[in-house]
Amino acid sequence: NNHKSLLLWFTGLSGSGKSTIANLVENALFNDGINTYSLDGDNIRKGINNDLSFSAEDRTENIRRIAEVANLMLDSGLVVLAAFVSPYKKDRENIRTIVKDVNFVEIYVNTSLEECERRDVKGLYKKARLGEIKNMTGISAPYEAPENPDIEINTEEENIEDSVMRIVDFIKPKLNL
Ligand code: GGZ
Repeated sequence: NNHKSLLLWFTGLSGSGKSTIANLVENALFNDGINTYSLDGDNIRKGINNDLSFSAEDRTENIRRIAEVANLMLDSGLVVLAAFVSPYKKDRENIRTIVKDVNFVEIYVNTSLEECERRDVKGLYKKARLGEIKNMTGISAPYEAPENPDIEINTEEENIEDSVMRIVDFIKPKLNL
């Protein structure tokens, strides 16, 4: 398959479902013979970015380095899926500058803070409420929602299979599929 490279960027609160949806989209692309690579907090913040905190400055640097790494992968022809809170509008705009004219798809996983906090998969929201962790997005640090995302997913209203299908349908023409 002679597809183009593509960057799928998932933004949303911690626990919004970014990685879960990205993984399902990746599975669907695999089944169509597309070569992909997924970047997320688990493989980035534990490795290349393990020197960075959750201060505004360090988040900016986190996103900048991820965009540069993604850009190298895009050069090699991969479809890159990136799932990061990426709460600042200017940082997300900078991604577009870094990857230049490569197809960039911004996917806003819009799950309410109330729902993310109810899920609290990692117990981070509880800790943030207790003041045990600082700079928690949604609690003690801002989340600047995208105003014009390419795709918006509302995990509280749409089932996940439909969300994944919507994303795959949106990107298929971009991949000549
Ligand atoms: C937000 C935090 C924080 C704070 C730890 N604020 O649900 P998770 O656990 O797996 O995803 C979150 C992840 C966010 O890292 P990112 O690299 O995506 O953030 S950013 O794009 O803003 O740089 C969460 C965990 O790390 N986590 N502390 N204070 N999320």
